[in-house]
Amino acid sequence: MPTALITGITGQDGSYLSELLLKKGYRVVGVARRSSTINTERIKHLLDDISVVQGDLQDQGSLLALLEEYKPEEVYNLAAQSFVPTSWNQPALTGDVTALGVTRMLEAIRFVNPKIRFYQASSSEMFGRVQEVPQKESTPFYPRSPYGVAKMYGHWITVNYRESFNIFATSGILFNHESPRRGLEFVTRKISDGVARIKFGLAKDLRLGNLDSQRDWGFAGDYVEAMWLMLQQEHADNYVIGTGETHSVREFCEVAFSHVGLDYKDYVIQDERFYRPAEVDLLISDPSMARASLKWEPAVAFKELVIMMVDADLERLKKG
Ligand code: NDP
Ligand code: GDR
Repeated sequence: MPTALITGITGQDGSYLSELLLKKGYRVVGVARRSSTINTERIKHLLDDISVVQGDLQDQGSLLALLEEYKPEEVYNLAAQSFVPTSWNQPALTGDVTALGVTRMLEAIRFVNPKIRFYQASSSEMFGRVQEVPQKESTPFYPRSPYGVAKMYGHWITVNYRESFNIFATSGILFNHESPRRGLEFVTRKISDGVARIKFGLAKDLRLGNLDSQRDWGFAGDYVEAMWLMLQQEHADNYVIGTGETHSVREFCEVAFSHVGLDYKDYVIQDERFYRPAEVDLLISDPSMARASLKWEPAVAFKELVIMMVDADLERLKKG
């Protein structure tokens, strides 16, 4: 039975990737940092089947010890300070975790077992002020936030450990992917939760920032399959993963509100608090390489995704 070690196990992608790897017969070891309250909500249904162990990307020793103890064949580095607005408030912490954390994990791999296959969760935020439309593996980067800058470091250090030490180090450049398990502060989940609250009379309006920014949104459950496929290839590489479609925040609102028979214009208020110092206006992927070499295709389309998220929040609030 192969062993996979996943950092960021308590996050959105950690939960979907664990489900996938368990189905494929892996032993799953998930790394979580210590917290004073329980934050295993997204993996509570998996806790009998996976091992959750303590470790932190800010602590080199903890990563070395985990690789020594659990001897994984594959490491998926999903942990990060992943919220773009927070990266302006805590830029140094974002750099330490999201950028240098990657080096710490790669160093642990180099010292403990350089044969480990490594996946780095890179991001379309590296394209930032886009230099080409759509964006593919060769598109030059122009990050627009401390988060984007940190991810760019993580990407390049991954490429460098591949080229310098012959480590199987792959960088998945994933465009936005969402689900009912998405954090409540990200715009898609903020909208689906807001719609459900308004529908049940628990809120009067929904305050958002820039409604015109456009994203290539897919379903997280589809994207973790691409991560696994990347580590099953003969060689490590960089892969863009997305749907190849883009939609505005406004369109997301339209579909989400109309699903419950409401008009978003009656409820959405634009609030300056949610604008960013620098915006990424338009992201759209060209996932041709993943389609050709990984044979990967996303299964869930935009409208289905919005409806899935709104329905899940309606259900959750009904139960609550
Ligand atoms: P989440 O924000 O849901 O999860 C992030 C995870 O990282 C959490 O488990 C968090 O733990 C953990 N973490 C944060 N800091 C540390 C640390 N110092 N040491 C160890 N663990 C830490 O992110 P997603 O699941 O959405 O994304 C997974 C990865 O993919 C991230 O790296 C993200 O930047 C990247 N990405 C995401 C995309 C998306 O659209 N979702 C697109 C492209 C890239 P805790 O629960 O304790 O906070
Ligand atoms: P993003 O996701 O920054 O793309 O990063 P987010 O959902 O936060 O923002 C998407 C776009 O929506 C606009 N927006 C708002 N965003 C939030 N969060 N809250 C609002 O009220 C709001 N109103 C409008 C934003 O300005 C932005 O243009 C996500 C994260 O998962 C990263 O970790 C990941 O790398 C990238 O996706 C790909």
